[in-house]
This record gives sequence, C-alpha cells and structure tokens, in this order.
Amino acid sequence: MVIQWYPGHMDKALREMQNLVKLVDAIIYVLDARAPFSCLNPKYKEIIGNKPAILVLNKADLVQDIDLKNWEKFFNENGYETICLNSTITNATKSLISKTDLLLKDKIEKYKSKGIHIPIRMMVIGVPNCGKSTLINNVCSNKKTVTGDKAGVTRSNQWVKIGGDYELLDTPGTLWPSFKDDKVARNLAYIGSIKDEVIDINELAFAFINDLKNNYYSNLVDRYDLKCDVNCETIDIFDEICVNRNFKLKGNEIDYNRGAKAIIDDFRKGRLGKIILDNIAEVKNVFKIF
Ligand SMILES: Nc1nc2c(ncn2[C@@H]2O[C@H](COP(=O)(O)OP(=O)(O)O)[C@@H](O)[C@H]2O)c(=O)[nH]1
Ligand SMILES: [Mg+2]
Repeated sequence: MVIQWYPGHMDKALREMQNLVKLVDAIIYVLDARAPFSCLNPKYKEIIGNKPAILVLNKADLVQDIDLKNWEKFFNENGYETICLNSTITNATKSLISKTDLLLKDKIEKYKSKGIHIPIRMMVIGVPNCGKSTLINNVCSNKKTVTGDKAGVTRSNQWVKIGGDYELLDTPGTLWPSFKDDKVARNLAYIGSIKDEVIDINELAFAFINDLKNNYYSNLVDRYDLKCDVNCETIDIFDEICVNRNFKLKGNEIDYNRGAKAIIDDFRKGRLGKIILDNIAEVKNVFKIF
C-alpha cells in the first residue's frame, strides 16, 4: 500500500523550527519506542545541526525491556545520548532533566560563575503522536500543553516555562515529503503518526497482520483465539478475527471495517502485547541520524 502524508502545515512548521532552533541550548528528540528507526525524520538533521541532543525512547512501557536495552545500546554505540521513558508516569522525566543538566554542564556552570540566571531552553521534536506534549506535561507536572491520541494535535510551536530553570518548546509533529521505505510508512501509520483519514484502514490492518507474521503471530493468536496458523492466507486470518469478534454486517457479511479498526486500536493501546516494529539488524546499515 502507498502511504503519503505531508501537509503544508508540516512544511511550515519545519521552516519555523529551523529559525527557533537558534534560540535553544539542546534538543529532545522523541521517538516512539515501538518504531525507533521509523520515527527518525531525515528533515531533522539540518535542524539539529551541532546542537546537543538526547534521544528519548518514549512509550517504553509498550515494548519489552530486552528490545529497549538493545536499541538504547545501539544508539549509544553510534554516539547518541539515549534515555527510555514512559511519559505517562508521574515524575518519569526527572531522569531526562538530570541527563540534560549533565549534557549542558559546562554551559550551566559558566552562567553560574558569571552570576547570571538564564533558563535552559530545549526544543522537543518528533513525529506526530510520539508523545512530545505528554513528555512536556510530565516535566511540568501539570497540564500545560494539549495532548491527544491522534496525529496533528499540536499545531504550532509553543514555549512552556518550567520553574525559572527551563523553557521547553513543544513543536508540531512533523513527517517528511516522501517515504522511501514502505515499511517505515506502514510503521508510522500503525503507531498513529499518520492521520487515519488519509489511509484505507482495511488495507492497513491487512498489511499489519502480514507484518506481524514475521515475529509476532502468536500475539494475534492469543488476542483473537485464532485457529489459523502463521502459514494461513492473511485474508483468512483477517476473516477469522472478524468472525471470532462477531463483526458482521446485515446479511451475515463480514464487517472488515470494524475488524480493521479493532485490530489497529488493539495494537495502539498495547492490547496485542509488547511489539516492536523495527529491527536493528535490518536498519543498521542505512541508519544515520545527525
Ligand atoms: N503508553 C504510553 N502512552 C503514551 C506515552 N507518552 C504519550 N503517550 C500517549 O500517546 C498519545 C500521543 O501523545 P501526545 O503527547 O499528544 O503526542 P505528540 O503528538 O507527540 O505531542 C496520547 O494518547 C498519550 O497519552 C508513554 O510513554 N506511554
Ligand atoms: Mg503534541
């Protein structure tokens, strides 16, 4: 399936971010831990430039610890500061702030020695729905930015002051003009980074079942009590899921639409278990961040 979504507001946001980055001391680059490679936006390279940056593997609660560790190690070995977070847990971001303090130690000490008090400014970037606003709310410990389980909730750049010490810039989730790799595009769609309205949900669910056959077929079997095994045709598996869930239209026809929505929603809410869509072995030769 062909997936494309690069609306004008994203292009505008990227251009604005390119100007705003001059005002910040560091970048917090948020990735959805379920698709850490697919969330890497090639357009961010120019924005980040030489600024200190921390990669956040967010939604860590939706991925197995071993996978998190492997990705963290992989990013570290490639020279990137990385931290794993579940931004929905109170105070989860304390470790992030300690890490940024460490990263900016020289700058902070320089300010201190001169007796000036300037807040540390950080820009939070990432694809739509990876959890940028939730992470910022967590740092603030109260709701300052709007969050939602939908692509495109934050529409403009907004500064959030935290005490007198930090200012964080929440940015709209941005994608890039064309996905070179279909798998990346599909992964972004599964995790909700691409607006559902621009995708055919039946095709997406079909592709999702197909993709899960590689490593996670048992998650489908467990969730939907499937008799079909991994060698069954994808359409037969889709049928069985809908039948088992009693997703029927008038005249006993299968309601694929309802089935597709349920499958994708089950994945997004973590009801299919802990699933990671990217594979280090597959991406390590093409991987480059900044
Ligand atoms: N399970 C889980 N959900 C999260 C986490 N961080 C954010 N979310 C959820 O992901 C959805 C998108 O979050 P939001 O902060 O609006 O993403 P943004 O578009 O990047 O600003 C919301 O439903 C959040 O509750 C996390 O660490 N774990
Ligand atoms: Mg947001």
